[in-house]
Amino acid sequence: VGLWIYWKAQSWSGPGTTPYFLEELEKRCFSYTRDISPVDCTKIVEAFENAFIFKDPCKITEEDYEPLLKLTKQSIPCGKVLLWSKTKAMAHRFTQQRQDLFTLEDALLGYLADGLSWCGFPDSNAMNYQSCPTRGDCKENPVSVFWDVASKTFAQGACGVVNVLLNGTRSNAFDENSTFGRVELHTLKASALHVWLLHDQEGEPSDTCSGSSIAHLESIASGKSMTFNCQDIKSLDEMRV
Ligand code: C8R
Repeated sequence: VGLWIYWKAQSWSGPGTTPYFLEELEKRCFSYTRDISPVDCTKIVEAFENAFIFKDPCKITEEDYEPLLKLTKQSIPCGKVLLWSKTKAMAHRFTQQRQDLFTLEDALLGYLADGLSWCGFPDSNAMNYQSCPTRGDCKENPVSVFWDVASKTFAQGACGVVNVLLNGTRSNAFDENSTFGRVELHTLKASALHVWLLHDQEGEPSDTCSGSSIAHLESIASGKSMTFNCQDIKSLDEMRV
C-alpha cells in the first residue's frame, strides 16, 4: 500500500517521455539537416536534453531552452509563415503541398519535437517514462514551456503577411487561450494578418469571418497596426497564399 501511494504521488497526468527520446531527436535532426551543411546534431540533442534533465518538471523556464533556440535559429522569408490553431493536420497537409510555406513543424525546432513528450526528475539524470506534467498539473512543465517559447520565437521572426489557418467548425475560431491567441499573436511584428477560416464541406459553420471571435482578433491586429483580412473557405484548395 505504501508503495502504491508513493507511486500515485509521483505520477503526472500526461504521457511519459517518448521511448528512445534522444535517439528519436537525433534521427529527426539528421534527416532534417541532411542537405544543410553546418548543423551539429549531437550538440542540438545535448542542448535539448540539458533543458530539462536534472530539473524539477514544474520549474522549467524559457531560459532553459535558450541554448537549443540558438542552435536551431532559422529565418523564414517574408510572407511564408503559416500559423494555425485547432487545424494542425490541415495546416500540415497544406504546407506539404506548398513547399515554400512553413509552419513551426516545417522548421527544425518544431520538426524535432512534434508529437513527442519529455520530462525528467529534480534529483536524477533519468527521464520519466511513466508520466509527465500537463498544463493542468503545472504550467511550467518541459513540453508546455517548449511550445510557448518555440511558438514565440517562430512568430517573432515572421514578416510581411502572416497567414493563420483557423477552425470554423468551432464556436470560437479565435481562442485567446490558445498558443496562437496567447503567445503568437502578441509577439508578431509582421505588417499584415490573413485569416483563413476553414469550414466543413457540408453543415452549418459554427463561426465565420463576420462572427464576434474574429472581430475580436481583428481589433487586436488593428491595435498592433497590422492590416487584417479574413476569408471563409470550405476547402484548402481555396487558400491562395
Ligand atoms: N504550435 C503550438 N503547439 C504545438 C505546435 C506548434 O507548432 N506543434 C505541436 N505539436 N504543438 P492547438 P494552438 C502541440 O490548441 O494552441 C504553434 C502542443 O502540445 O490546436 O493555437 C504553431 O506555430 C500544443 O499544446 O493550437 C501554431 O501556429 C498543442 O499542440 C500555434 O502555435 C496546440 O494545439 C498552434 O497552437
